[in-house]
Amino acid sequence: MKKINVGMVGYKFMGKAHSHAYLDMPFFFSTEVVPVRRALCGRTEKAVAEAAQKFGWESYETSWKRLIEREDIDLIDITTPNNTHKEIAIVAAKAGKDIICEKPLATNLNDAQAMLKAVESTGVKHMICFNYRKVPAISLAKKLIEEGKLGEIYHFRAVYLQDWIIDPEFPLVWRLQKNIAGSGAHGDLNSHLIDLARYLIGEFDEVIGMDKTFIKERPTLKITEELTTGLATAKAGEEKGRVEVDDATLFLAKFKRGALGSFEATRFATGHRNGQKIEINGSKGSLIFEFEQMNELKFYSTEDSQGVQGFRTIKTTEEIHPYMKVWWPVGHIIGYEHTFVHLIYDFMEAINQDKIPAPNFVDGVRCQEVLEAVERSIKERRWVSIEEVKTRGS
Ligand code: SOE
Repeated sequence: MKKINVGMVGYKFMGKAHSHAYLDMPFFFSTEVVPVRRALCGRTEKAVAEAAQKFGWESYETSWKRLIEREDIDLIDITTPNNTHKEIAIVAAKAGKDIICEKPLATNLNDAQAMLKAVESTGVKHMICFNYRKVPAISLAKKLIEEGKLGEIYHFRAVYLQDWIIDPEFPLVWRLQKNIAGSGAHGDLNSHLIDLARYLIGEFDEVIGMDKTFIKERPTLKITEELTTGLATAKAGEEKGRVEVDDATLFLAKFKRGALGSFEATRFATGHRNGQKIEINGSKGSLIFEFEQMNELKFYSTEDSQGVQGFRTIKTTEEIHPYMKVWWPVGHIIGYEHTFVHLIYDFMEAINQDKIPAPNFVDGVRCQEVLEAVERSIKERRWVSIEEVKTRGS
């Protein structure tokens, strides 16, 4: 058995999800390569020390540079806000550490490309946390599409609906600050949908979009330490600040293989907490996936006999379904945290086989190209091809 010593930067929402994944992965899966929670890193000593103890890390650091310098660290896990990914990843790659990084890869395409260059030139292994790829129902959807069960793909229809900032008094947390997050609902939520679309039906050709910031001013944060808090726990201060990111971004897409796509990411869909839904229509059938029922995949096939045709609901908890063999007996469902366990499992397997895992920084850059093409199309009020963004930079 080979041990991989992990050093993780960040310990809030994603830090918690990843810490849990390192704990649970070897508990359920049997792998030759096993992660060890060696050191957790954060700027505030008291808070990082407490998190390290709670999440089961052996030690802590208050400087990510020091963490990367440590000889007993093999893998750097980046769960900090988006604007910090680039510098940490490049320093880690130069130090020869493997890297796992939260999405979106960076706040813009240039930075994402620099990160990819760093990992490719140093030969370290790299992964990006597009965790929804690791939902068994999504893996099953991919298998059905690859087997031709849907025939030629005509439509990819996707929405990602949240409402956690619907209150105008909800403060300017880092996810609402352009210099930290890069964009709003677009980079945070459309990034997942773009990755799922690429994974399931292939590359984008061109896009056109629109966006909106409904609430243009919000209270600034009360406690600076809470800058890294993503969701609805942050406290409002007295002053107001401008919201410079999108509350919602919608776009249309044409895919290289001919399909048409529609995408909607919003934080203003009242009543929807984490409503991610995709529907794919092909010449021989359709699929529907809804994250809040993530143990199910709906499948319609034109090959079913007439009279009994209709969407069937496949419960993806059988041993035959991807990743499910190690979990619970059939019918005992899994949840959000399991997607991160699966990511870590895939990374450890890739290290064992000396391969680059998927999804990786190439997928991060491809996603960033689409994000940026949509942004340009909004600014210039026209269709923008992905090729144009790639070749012209931004
Ligand atoms: C917040 O909008 C968030 O946590 C995203 O950052 C995640 O990537 C998504 O999975 C759920 O919502």
